[in-house]
Amino acid sequence: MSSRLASQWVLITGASSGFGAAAAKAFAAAGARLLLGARRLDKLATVAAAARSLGAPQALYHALDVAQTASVTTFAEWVRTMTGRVDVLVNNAGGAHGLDPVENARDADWEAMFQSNVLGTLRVTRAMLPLMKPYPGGIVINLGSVAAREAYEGGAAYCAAKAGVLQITRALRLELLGTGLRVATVDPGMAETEFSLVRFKGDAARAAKVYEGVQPLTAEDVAEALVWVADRPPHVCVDEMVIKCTDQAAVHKVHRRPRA
Ligand code: NDP
Ligand code: 8X3
Repeated sequence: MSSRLASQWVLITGASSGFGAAAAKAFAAAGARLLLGARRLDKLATVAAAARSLGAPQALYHALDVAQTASVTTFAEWVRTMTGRVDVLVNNAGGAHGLDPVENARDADWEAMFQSNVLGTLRVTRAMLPLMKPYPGGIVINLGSVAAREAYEGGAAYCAAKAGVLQITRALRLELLGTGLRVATVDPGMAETEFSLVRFKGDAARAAKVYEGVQPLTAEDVAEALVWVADRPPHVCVDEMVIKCTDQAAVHKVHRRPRA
């Protein structure tokens, strides 16, 4: 068990699946206390129960839609009432919607990506900073992506949104200098979660093709990185971490094995 994270309050957005759910379990195993948010409450309840069984002294959850300021305000009020304190904030809620070239893309997809990835990160951070600043040594970790650093066809809006998250991380790092709070981004490459299922609007066959012949990152790989970043001593800030599977040298450069 990690002594630094034990009993710290770790808040994870988008904790109902993928990286967020795996991170809840990994922080639980380190003895942290959890505050979990997402829109799907049934899934949050399951994740919270698993976290408790893995060693989290407390695993609390509440509905959260980071795309709605009113929802973030209600969630922040709940956190204030329950704990009044956040040590680790993991801004993970987000994802991609569609893979259409700009010429054919839809406003609704663009808006969803900017609302969750960019504005959601800003809203939740603004709401939580008052609960973090009294406790130097805490950390804000944003889930970026390799898409923040490399463009690809059909990814214009998602890449722009994640590049936005990267610049939010960098600006916040400057703004919080001297507070003792740390700010980091963890930027994964391809990882098999619900990400592609959401991107392709439930088309499971199309989602599966993304990972065909590849050994992608797992949610647990990314969760382990998040715990490691949060668990560094208070004077150490891992500003930016890029993590890709061995089969992915660049967004476009992926080694795929032929089917057996
Ligand atoms: P998943 O689709 O499995 O998880 C996304 C999570 O975000 C879900 O828990 C979902 O919960 C939550 N979420 C989405 N929109 C909102 C919203 N408006 N309000 C609150 N919660 C929301 O995907 P991943 O775990 O892969 O993705 C997590 C993060 O990692 C995302 O930011 C994604 O962009 C990023 N990422 C993913 C990569 C990948 O290849 N998988 C690679 C690099 C980055 P619910 O629907 O219940 O609200
Ligand atoms: C997810 C990774 O390459 O699909 O952020 O954009 S990618």
